[in-house]
Amino acid sequence: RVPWFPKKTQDLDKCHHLVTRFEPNLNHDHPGYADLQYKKRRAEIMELAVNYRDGDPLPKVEYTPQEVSTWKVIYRKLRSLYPTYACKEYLDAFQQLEEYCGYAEDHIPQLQDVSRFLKERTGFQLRPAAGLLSARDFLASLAFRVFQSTQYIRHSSSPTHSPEPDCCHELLGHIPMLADKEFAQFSQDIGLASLGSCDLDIEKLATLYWFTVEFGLCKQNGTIKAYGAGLLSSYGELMHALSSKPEHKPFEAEVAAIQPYQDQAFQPIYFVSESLEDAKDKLRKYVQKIQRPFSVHYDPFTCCVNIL
Ligand code: H2B
Ligand code: FE
Repeated sequence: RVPWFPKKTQDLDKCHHLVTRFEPNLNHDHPGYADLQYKKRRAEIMELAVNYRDGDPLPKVEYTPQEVSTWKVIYRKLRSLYPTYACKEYLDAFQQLEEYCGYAEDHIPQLQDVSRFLKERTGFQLRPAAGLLSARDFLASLAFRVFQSTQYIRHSSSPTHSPEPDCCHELLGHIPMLADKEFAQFSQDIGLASLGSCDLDIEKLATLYWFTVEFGLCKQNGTIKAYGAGLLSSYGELMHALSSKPEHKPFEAEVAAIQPYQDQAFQPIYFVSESLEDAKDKLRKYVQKIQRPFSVHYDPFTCCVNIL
């Protein structure tokens, strides 16, 4: 039997299943576990995502001075590292985001503004997410060029690390890359491949996503640069990834799809692609081999997935 999957963007209203592994209420190791005020604030912002329906305006959050100061610490530190460590696609987009989209150290950009920016560049749009989503739901939205984005910020006691995605990870890690054409297509291709796939294939696609979109490296002018969002939003891991400590393997989709990974510490292994285009081509070849009793085609005019 084929698992249910969304056929149009409205159906993404049903793709909201959360994974609570890293949630502050349930997890004693979460930096916000003992902070009631933080948990209340998070619940407030999560509520905006829970109530959101396709077509609604993206909710605005008025961030508190404390939240902005957490953002500022992260923004300053990372911004100083990007020229050395980030790939050129990232740098181009980041510069534009600063120029046109309110990216600055004393301002947390609003999803509305960022979504409008992406729509013009690559057709990607944002949708608020209440927290870490299941891989199946998260990947499905990418098929529609929709990126589900959290809006709360990490706890102020640990600006350099968050066990779960937060707005710093989304805005500094993911958004700039989604403004790149090649990368946007790569993301949609993973999404399309996930629709109606069996659990085992979803797990492989989520692993591929992990080693590319989250922790991918690529060659540029003879040096290795970061394009993965988990790297570009964490200065500790960014420097670790590009040091001589971890192992660097040439990116092959078949290998990356089954490589065990770490979500509690820095990665011991990273995959390096020749370019973003190379990663995209290899992923295309990989997904063509996934067995599904149907094939899917995205119609950009209707924003619907057609089943063939
Ligand atoms: N959910 C949210 N809200 N943001 C993410 O970046 C994310 C997610 N990544 N769910 C997904 C899982 C990814 O790690 C893969 C597909 O499992
Ligand atoms: Fe992410």
